Amino acid sequence: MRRVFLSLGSNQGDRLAYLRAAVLSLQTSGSVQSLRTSSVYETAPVGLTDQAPFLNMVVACQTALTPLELLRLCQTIEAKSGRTRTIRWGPRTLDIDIVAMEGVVQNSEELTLPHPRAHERAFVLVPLLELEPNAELGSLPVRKLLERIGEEQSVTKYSEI
Ligand code: A4P
Ligand code: MG
Repeated sequence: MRRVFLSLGSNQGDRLAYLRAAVLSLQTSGSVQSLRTSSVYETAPVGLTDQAPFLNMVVACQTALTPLELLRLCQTIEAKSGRTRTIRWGPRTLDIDIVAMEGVVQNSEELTLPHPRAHERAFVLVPLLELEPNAELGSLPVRKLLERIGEEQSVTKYSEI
């Protein structure tokens, strides 16, 4: 079993409903255990900034799946939400990224771990810190990574899941 952090995001349609459905799908998949959820945060879009605000959250869990099996599970749940892949970084009903998997460092087009952009994204780091105050990413404390980013990315608590 490996500990895993997943980042969930939505900025289309009933955003909270998509996040709730995704958590339920993970819980009922039979493939992840000890699932814990952060609060839900409303966040300003990063990267492609001319799009609607996101709801983001982080899920911590344990799994015996391989990294690629976990990616496939995430993609199946995304597809169930009706997500179609059009513009990279563009609007989506549901995005599930693997932030990190305990003991796994790999770099391929299909799957890079830890996630190559998570360390510079407040919409990942703030909910991660809420779940795991001593979390590290790429051997740096998440608290330190957030200090580096400062206040420039807007992240506001929205609701519980
Ligand atoms: N992939 C590689 N590594 C991973 C990983 N660790 N986890 C590959 C998940 N997928 C990974 O992703 C593209 C490809 O990345 C996948 O086929 C997978 O094999 P995608 O989900 O199809 O497309 P995407 O999400 O548009 O691209 P990408 O690169 O994942 O985008 P990002 O970096 O996730 O950015 N702003 C706010 N506030 N909140 C957000 O949630 N999300 C994005 C998406 C941009 N701005 C945002 C948010
Ligand atoms: Mg993605």
